Amino acid sequence: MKISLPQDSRLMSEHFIYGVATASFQIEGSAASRLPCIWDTFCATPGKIRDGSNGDSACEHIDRWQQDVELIAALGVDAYRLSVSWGRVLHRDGSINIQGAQFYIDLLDELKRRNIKAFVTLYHWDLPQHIEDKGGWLNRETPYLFRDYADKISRLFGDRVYSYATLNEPFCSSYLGYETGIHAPGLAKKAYGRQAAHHLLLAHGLAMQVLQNNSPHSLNGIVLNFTPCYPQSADDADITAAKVADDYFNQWYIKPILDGAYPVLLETLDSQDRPVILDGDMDIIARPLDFLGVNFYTRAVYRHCPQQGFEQVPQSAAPKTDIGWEIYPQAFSELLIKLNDTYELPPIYITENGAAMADKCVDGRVDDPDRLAYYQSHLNAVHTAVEQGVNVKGYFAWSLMDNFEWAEGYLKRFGIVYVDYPSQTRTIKASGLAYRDLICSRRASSHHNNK
Ligand code: PNW
Repeated sequence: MKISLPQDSRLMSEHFIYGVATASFQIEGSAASRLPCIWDTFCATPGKIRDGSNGDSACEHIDRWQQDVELIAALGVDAYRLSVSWGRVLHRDGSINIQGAQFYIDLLDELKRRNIKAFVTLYHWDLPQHIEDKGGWLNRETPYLFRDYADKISRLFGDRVYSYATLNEPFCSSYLGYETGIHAPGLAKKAYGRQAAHHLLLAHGLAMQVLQNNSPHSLNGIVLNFTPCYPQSADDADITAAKVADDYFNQWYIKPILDGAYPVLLETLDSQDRPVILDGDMDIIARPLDFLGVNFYTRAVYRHCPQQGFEQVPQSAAPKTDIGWEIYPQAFSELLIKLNDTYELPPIYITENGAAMADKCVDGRVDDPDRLAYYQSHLNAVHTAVEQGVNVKGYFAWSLMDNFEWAEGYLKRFGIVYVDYPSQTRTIKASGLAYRDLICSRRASSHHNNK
């Protein structure tokens, strides 16, 4: 089985960037050589992680990074998206942890040597616990600590980095972490979620400013996740419900950045749930981006509900991945086209897309036709959006390898490379081989076209 796209697609040009993505807490392990973070604490809280696991060893990437770079190179990708663990590179007092920083410098140097572009995310959810102890993202000082961290790291990494993203998915950090509590730090209050979101966006804006100063030649931006919201029926009440949900979950995080304002929904929140927004905050948040990272996995369907205004409707008959997320690639094209119609967008990179599947390694092979089909249909969806004029410049598979899937622990596998945790053996899955072949066929064909 293979993944293929129309020969003349922009996705088949050698300038289109293909990559694989990971995040520090999910793969690194070596927890003892960094500061404790909110996910260490969360994992140690009974009942929070489905298999009771933690990130202490994960994929042992800190010890095996050279082998992992080999793997990345073997996949033939143009780029590798990784995140930096704040508590590995800075001490409690904010000074640089030379040993921790050196890990990333060595990794970035090796990527550069192999001509693999580094897409570095500064914050993929692993807030140092000592910062959480002072209120974390509810404390207005945290965005300023983040700015200082971004400043130190971007000076240190210099031109090794092709692209910096300030944050990964502030929706998850704020809504899942502070509003529902299913992610670290596990707080559950609407007012907390909204205030955390505002401080995360402020942190993004403050960091953008230092990144543009320290690293003006890298692509600097942010990574947002989108779960497009569809109405259950054509009834006005359901259409309104889906629109409100969309404003609450999706537009809340992009509109402040691109339009300098929250959705009008802000004004309908109970006053005690409204975040404190100081004069000048929206200008800081709305600094221009060099790129927008878009993460897409699934859609959600909503109907009107008298109490909360909207309620999600489970799609019981629909095809789903192993994590229970509906497979609905059409929403991916529609999302990109709608974003392009709604906003003045910077260039778009798909910074995550992928599927969890119940993989098994048999005789050294992992056959994952459902994941392969997911990549095929979602790359088709990106192609469709590009045909409609959306400026998508790259695509990253989530994930390079199976890893710690947050509240799901190690039970859900998103990798295009299989990880046998007891032996830490990596095996490229059939989907990974097909992804490699797609990338490679693109090069061959673009040479042909250039003649
Ligand atoms: C993203 N949701 O998480 C993250 O960026 C990755 O670290 C993660 O492994 C991957 O997607 C797969 O889950 C999300 O509930 C988690 O909408 C939850 C949601 C979205 C993204």
